[in-house]
Amino acid sequence: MADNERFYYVYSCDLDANVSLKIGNLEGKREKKDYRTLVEDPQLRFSGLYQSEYSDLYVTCQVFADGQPIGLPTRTAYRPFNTRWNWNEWITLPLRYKDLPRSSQIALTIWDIYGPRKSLLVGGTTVSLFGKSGIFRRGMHDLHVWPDVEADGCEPSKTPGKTSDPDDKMCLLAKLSKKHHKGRMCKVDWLDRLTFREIEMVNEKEKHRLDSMFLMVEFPTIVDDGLSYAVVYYEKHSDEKEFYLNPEIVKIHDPELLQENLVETKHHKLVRSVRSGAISHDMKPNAAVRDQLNQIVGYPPSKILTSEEKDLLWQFRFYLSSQKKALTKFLKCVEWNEASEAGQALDLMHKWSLIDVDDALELLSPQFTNPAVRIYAVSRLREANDEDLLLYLLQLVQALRYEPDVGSNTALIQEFLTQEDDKTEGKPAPDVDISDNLKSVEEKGSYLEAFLIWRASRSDILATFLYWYLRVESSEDNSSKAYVLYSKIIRRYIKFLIQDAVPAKVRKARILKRQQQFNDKLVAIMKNVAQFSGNRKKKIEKLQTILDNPEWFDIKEPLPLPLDPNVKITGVVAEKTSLFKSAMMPAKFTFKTVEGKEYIAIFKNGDDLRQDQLILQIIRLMDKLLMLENLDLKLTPYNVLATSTNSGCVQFIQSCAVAEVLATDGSIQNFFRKHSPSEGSSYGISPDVMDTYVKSCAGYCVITYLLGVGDRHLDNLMLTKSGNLFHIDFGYILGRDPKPLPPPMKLSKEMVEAMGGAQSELYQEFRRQCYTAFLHLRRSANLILNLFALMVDTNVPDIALEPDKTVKKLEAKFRLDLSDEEAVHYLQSLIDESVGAMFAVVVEQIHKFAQYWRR
Ligand code: 1TT
Repeated sequence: MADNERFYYVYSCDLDANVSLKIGNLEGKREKKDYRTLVEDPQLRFSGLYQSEYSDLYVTCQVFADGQPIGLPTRTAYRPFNTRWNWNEWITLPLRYKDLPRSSQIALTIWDIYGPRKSLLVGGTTVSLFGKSGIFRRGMHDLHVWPDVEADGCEPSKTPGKTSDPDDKMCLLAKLSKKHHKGRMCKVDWLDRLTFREIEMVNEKEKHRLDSMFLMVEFPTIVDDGLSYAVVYYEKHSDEKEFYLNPEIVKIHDPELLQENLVETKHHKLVRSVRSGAISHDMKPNAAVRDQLNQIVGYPPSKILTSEEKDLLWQFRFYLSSQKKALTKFLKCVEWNEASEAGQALDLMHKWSLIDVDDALELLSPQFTNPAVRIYAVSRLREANDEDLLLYLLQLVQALRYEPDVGSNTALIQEFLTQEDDKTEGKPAPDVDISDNLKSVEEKGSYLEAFLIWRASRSDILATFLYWYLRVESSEDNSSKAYVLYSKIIRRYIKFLIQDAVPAKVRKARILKRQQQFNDKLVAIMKNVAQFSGNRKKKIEKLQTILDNPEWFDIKEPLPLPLDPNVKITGVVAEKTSLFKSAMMPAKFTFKTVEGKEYIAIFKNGDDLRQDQLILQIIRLMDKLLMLENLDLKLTPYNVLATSTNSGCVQFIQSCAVAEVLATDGSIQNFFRKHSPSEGSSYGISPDVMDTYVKSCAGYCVITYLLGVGDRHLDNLMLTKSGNLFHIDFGYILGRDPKPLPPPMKLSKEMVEAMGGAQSELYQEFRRQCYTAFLHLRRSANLILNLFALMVDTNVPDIALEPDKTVKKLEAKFRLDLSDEEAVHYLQSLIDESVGAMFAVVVEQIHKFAQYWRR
């Protein structure tokens, strides 16, 4: 059974919590009273009925069982309304779930206040708390409000909130939505989005048509440890013992679980008995079991194994130990609290067929807490060369959070890097003062930390990135865990580089120190310029004067640029410096390199670049993965480096926004023809440029689809003269978007037109490149998922939003449930869907995706 189809529940009699429900809003029109009533009670004129359209209503709640009220009545707090009656108030009822009889109903009555002690009945509605199947209601419900009557708690109620009229479209749709929600209906992401929007519209229309009032209420979801539980009606029998799942949050009583548990414990002991180890040594699975094992081994990393699957893995562990891919699955089936089992598992782990670096990353995720397992994972990382290690470094630095705690967490020693520049600069000797200072740091770091520091001490590139990835985390709030952990690691890192006075290592420490000073200097200069009064032009002049003055800014010896340490800069070209118009006033710096070339970078102060940094790192990784398959999709993985939580820099690529291209040249093709004309070639454009264009379109289409990149418009879509299309600005990822109904494929009309339209040969080529890329990336899905699993606790806004869903969101995009052939069709249908939408001008309103690219 798929994980999302699993039904988790808690018995009502075991839930000590009070029942709560949210009174949402009241919709529909109130009917005015006839003239006579008004004459009888002239004060009525002051009620909401005759005054403003939205008077101050309140709702009373009373629970009934078998026609009798139980518990005390409750009501909403006073709230003034202006544009609609929306209380949006969670009301806690003076009743606990465990006290609710099966027949409980809640009666909700709406009142209007029109004078001292005078309340006017608006209407009432009653709804049972446990549905037909005995499950406590969940989610939102639109309840029909019976005008001018108080809600009653009779059996059956005369004021039922739920009508069972078979012609009731809303009722039918609600039932179907429920079925969909429960996973009993096939989910088609894009279609579902359209459908739900349509359902909302039908509901709106129906509500108007019925000319009645509806009260929207919401019942809570019981969530514990990321799983949501249904509350099932159950009365406890006196002889049953209580079984605690998580005593702090929800008490789960499950006699079945308890019974099963006894059997299971016994079963567990039998299946996993250490003595049976010798017997099961040469146990070979039959064909059916082999298929099953292969299937389990092939599961994506985020899949939670059932206890049957775990038992099977354990049973055939010796057979599986020759398959490297099976180790991570085997380690998931181990009951680490059973000392002898854990011991046996670790023995076997060391004898297991050696695993790949990709899979070792999985073992560093937070779910693997056994120190020996993590040490083993790090030992496998040794296999990675510097280039591969760099690809995963961002995540490995994040994984340091999950390493078992070693040492105390006090004593923050004076920051090495903030010290005044010393006199040893330029000399190979180490800085004695500092190393003395750091000798007092006695704490030991984790094994992963030691490994990363060791590798960094052997490569300038790794040294730079390790430093900055640690540095941004240590720039978090002084009181945060990240600050405490990462500042310590930085100190141990620097100490390791300088302690033995090994020239190559000391040189690295000096580079890091100079990089930090260089960065601090630029940030200080930018702050100074931002405060300088004057317009942008004046500010740019000021900036250029500062940079031109060696008293203020000087690079004494070639400095490996933090953004790209392969580039060694010797100075800045002051007259080419400028500021962007945007609010934070990012600056564009042109640096001179040792080769006499120029390197342009944007420095930003006031923004957290970690999300863009992650996305560009993943694009770079995907580019490398595709290259390994001989697929060069002409991507532009520009460098992004966050240097603190609110500053960073970005490599500048000479390019033009598509919006600008269209404004100046009219079309993408005109732009290409202007810069790379070629007579006799199709469209009069150099075929190389067209080839680059089509490939880069395909690459970015698939990548932005997988990463759920949102907020796409023609201003953040860039184009180079040689045909490379690329995306910038990744403020919205993993499906988030400021606009409603984002299409899954971010493909604009202009992009397709530049290929020669949806009928052209190049468009066919584009589709082929798309699915080829998709198939290749699907094969590396586990690596990408493992990397994201290590990012869940980082301060990347769109991950922090729903950390526990991050990996699942990404996994869903890969459609690992489909075969390669099915995946090709699936991707093509997504592409055709968005292209179909943009060219179908006549029936535009049906194709909501077409709206997306409009301003
Ligand atoms: C990016 C990346 C980016 C603004 C913010 C959003 C900024 C690659 C990369 C500059 C461009 C460095 N440009 N951006 C863009 N910029 N590029 O995330 F940084 F200034 F705040 C540019 C190309 O190279 C920018 C354009 C117009 N205005 C500002 Cl086209």
